[in-house]
Amino acid sequence: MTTEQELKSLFNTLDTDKDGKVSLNDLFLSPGLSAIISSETNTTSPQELLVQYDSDEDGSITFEELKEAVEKASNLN
Ligand SMILES: [Ca+2]
Ligand SMILES: [Ca+2]
Repeated sequence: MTTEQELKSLFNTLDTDKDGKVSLNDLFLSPGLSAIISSETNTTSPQELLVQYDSDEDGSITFEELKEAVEKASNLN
């Protein structure tokens, strides 16, 4: 189980340029970290992560989108 606080810290770590959203660029800047999020959300690549969890399709993942994605993944497990 992932708490909201853990998610926030994961999100902040992933958001390498600190603009408040995780873009493909952030994920490529931190390949090790994208591996962590991949294991949390059952995706295999940054591109797949973005496609699957960018629910409003603006090209970046907000904290709300990440939270929703992880909650969905947790419900499936
Ligand atoms: Ca960012
Ligand atoms: Ca988005």
